Amino acid sequence: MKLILVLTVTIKLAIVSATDTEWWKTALIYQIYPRSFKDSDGDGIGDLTGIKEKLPYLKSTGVDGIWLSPIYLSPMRDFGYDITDYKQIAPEYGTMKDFQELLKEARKLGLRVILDFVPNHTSNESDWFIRSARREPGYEDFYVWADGIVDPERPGEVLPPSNWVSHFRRSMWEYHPGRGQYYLHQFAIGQPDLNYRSQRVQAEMKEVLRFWLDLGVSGFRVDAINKLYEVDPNDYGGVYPDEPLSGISDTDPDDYEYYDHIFTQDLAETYEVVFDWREVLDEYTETHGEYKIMMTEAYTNLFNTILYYGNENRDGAIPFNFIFLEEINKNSTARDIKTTIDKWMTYMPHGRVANWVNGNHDQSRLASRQGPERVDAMNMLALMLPGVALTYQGEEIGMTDGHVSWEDTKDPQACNTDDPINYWKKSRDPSRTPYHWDSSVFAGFTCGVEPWLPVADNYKELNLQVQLRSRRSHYNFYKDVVAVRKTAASKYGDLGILAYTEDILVVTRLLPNARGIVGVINLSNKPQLVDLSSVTLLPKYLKVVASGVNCTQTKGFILLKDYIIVSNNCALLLQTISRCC
Ligand SMILES: *[C@@H]1O[C@H](CO)[C@@H](O)[C@H](O)[C@H]1NC(C)=O
Ligand SMILES: *[C@@H]1O[C@H](CO)[C@@H](O)[C@H](O)[C@H]1NC(C)=O
Ligand SMILES: *[C@@H]1O[C@H](CO)[C@@H](O)[C@H](O)[C@H]1NC(C)=O
Ligand SMILES: CC(=O)N[C@H]1CO[C@H](CO)[C@@H](O)[C@@H]1O
Ligand SMILES: CC(=O)N[C@H]1CO[C@H](CO)[C@@H](O)[C@@H]1O
Ligand SMILES: [Ca+2]
Ligand SMILES: [Ca+2]
Repeated sequence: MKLILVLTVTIKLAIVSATDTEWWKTALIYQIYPRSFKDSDGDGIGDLTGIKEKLPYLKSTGVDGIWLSPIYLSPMRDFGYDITDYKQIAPEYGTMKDFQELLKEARKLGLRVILDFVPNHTSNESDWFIRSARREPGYEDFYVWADGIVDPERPGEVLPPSNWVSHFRRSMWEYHPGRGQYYLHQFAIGQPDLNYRSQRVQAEMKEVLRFWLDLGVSGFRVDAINKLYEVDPNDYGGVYPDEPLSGISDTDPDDYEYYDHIFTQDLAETYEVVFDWREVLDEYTETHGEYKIMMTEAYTNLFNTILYYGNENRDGAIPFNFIFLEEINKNSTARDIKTTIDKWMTYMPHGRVANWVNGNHDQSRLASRQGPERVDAMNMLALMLPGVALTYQGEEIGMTDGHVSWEDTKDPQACNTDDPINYWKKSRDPSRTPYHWDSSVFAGFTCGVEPWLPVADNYKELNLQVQLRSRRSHYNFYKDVVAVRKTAASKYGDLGILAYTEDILVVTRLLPNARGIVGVINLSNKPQLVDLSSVTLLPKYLKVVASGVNCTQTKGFILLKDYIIVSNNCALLLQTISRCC
């Protein structure tokens, strides 16, 4: 009896001391767009069982966690970002049992599962919205409702409460005849905004977090966080104030860019909600033996972005680093890239965790945005800079945007243009085409019917299977860099960035005793000689540990620090060695 007691105590202690509070600080997180990753049942739509089948691939790549774009019940007007029920799985993606099996399998492999949390809006088919529209007690103010205003020119006619325009074009207000009022929607008409000035909404959303945490997820990526609040009409004499014009040409009054959104984003109340959610996640650290990660998505200026990290009093989230994604383009020089990296490291509060985003399902793919010749360089940077690295599915093989005709277009942001010529400027479908697994029909994405979006034309040459088989490929380079990412130098090494010329960028991560790694990137289309004598801490000999598709050196090559030849568009990862041979 006594012995058993002692044993129990020991085990408990072991569990507590095994709490992993560090994993997230250097995690490689792989974003899966479930609809386009892998279809397991041949209906042309990716699903949870398809993801489960591919977990061993992600494990062997060296990924630490997967973030799944929304998998919840939804009419899919915005492909899952319009949620009918936060606690149910969309039938086309699978069942709750499928999700639990995915979680179990992931845990077995040591992969963490992170879910998308979409707090700003639900679907208009959600039970909450239907009740709110009926003014059911308790639900009246779940959404942002307002009376129309009388048209001064045509008495008797009613106009929307303000001139606000949605992300997906036209008024942010939609009249609901049942309730006789307008509701607010920052995105599609089918995505009514929740009202965060309701304490019940706040409480319900915390319950949503707890529901999935209880099932064992490792955290959340929070969608469109800076749209949470709009100004309170009580502060403006009881009316919603019009937003001023942005002055951006090449837009029209129905376009989101036409206005300067000073009343509908980045409001101060937003941050407190994020800090409250952080506290909910922290309740689980001890009991679940791991820190739960929270990352936020906000396209806003650097000043507002950084505020999500938290302050002296309250912990926040990891705000996605969109300057890395947006400021670096195919024309960026080594000096430009250094400036962008430095900017994040400089403005990030001391002691917080950086992150590097190269793509997502809203952006043109890396190989299309920056050119295929920069794929290795940008992947290496995201993977060797300090903090969290994010990879959108397909970036590890350098997938390019697919061509999606007007007839095949599904994205509401493109469909709402009603413009068969210029729709592509707004379309996010090209970066959502199915993953290229192999050279078989439909790129191995499905063994059934035509996929929901067409497979990109170049899948026969550009796919995972081809890259696994070739000695030099984006994938093999990526995997080599990820392997180095697990070393102490990559996790803890001091960061040094040297814009050697306009074309040559050198990144070092050095530990005491001159152990460490060095990334050398040639952005130009001519070979160059790099002399790193000026980096005095760097020892004389360096070994090639990862060599991009356009490099001449093979893995294992020993180089002298003062004589490094970098071929055109080459990205090389080197490791210090104490002596030659
Ligand atoms: C939801 O909005 C869509 C327009 O996006 C509309 O067609 C549909 O009837 C609405 N459904 C409900 C239940 O209000
Ligand atoms: C890159 O430079 C070219 C030539 O100056 C210009 O036409 C193009 O718009 C630039 N691209 C980007 C993404 O800035
Ligand atoms: C990088 O490649 C460009 C173009 O091929 C070449 O001009 C330059 O010399 C190379 N730089 C290095 C350091 O090899
Ligand atoms: C990158 C990302 O998740 N973008 C989403 C932002 O939110 C809107 C509305 O929920 C979605 O349409 C985007 O896909
Ligand atoms: C060493 C190597 O692979 N060099 C190639 C780099 O890319 C150019 C085209 O961009 C090829 O012509 C080189 O052969
Ligand atoms: Ca399917
Ligand atoms: Ca909102």
